[in-house]
Amino acid sequence: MTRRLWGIGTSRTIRPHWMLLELGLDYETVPLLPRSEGMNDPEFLRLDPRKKIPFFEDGDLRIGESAAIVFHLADTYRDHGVFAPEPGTPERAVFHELAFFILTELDATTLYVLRRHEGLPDEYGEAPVACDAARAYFLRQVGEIERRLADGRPHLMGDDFGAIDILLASCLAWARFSKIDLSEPLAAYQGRISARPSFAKVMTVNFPPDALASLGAGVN
Ligand SMILES: N[C@@H](CCC(=O)N[C@@H](CS)C(=O)NCC(=O)O)C(=O)O
Repeated sequence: MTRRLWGIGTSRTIRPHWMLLELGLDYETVPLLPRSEGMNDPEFLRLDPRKKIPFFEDGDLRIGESAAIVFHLADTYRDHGVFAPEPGTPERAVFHELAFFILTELDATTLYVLRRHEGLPDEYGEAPVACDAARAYFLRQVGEIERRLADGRPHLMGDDFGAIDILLASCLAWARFSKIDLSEPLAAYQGRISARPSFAKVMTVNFPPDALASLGAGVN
């Protein structure tokens, strides 16, 4: 087995698992949960001293960052049917625009604030004002996604399901876990994406019972 993915149980780990399942690639899962004893596995620490999941090995390549893993897979296995625009094209520029928007405006500065300060207050401290602001900010920012979907397209970049949909849908599911109500168009989009067979499969791979039990009030 040349492909090995470390980490389960979070909205970041679900992304590479989902992409691998969509592409139909064989891989080995190391079912590490965040903040678990397994994170001190000497092999994991040697590979990923930053101690963050997901972490992916593909032959000699070793990378972290969920989106970087998804993009690597989309580009390397582009004949396997998950859309990602060709590098160097105008469509690829829009793909990057959307990806950085989702990862910075929806994930890192908003949903992760809620996770740290509502879900993990013992570690990161309570911050109710910051959490209220994060919820309001999410709703304002996600309006950009609603505008992009307003022409009736089934997926974020058009007709085809693609790598960008994995990033967006993982954040919309995370928002729901964080008690943010989605507008009707976003809920309809999320419903379409969740109806994919790979979605049911990845939920069982990424969120087995012990992972769900470790989540408490929300996911990260
Ligand atoms: N930007 C990174 C975030 C990685 C990250 O923060 N992972 C969390 C779980 S979602 C983790 O490893 N937490 C364990 C810790 O911080 O000790 C990505 O998208 O992969």
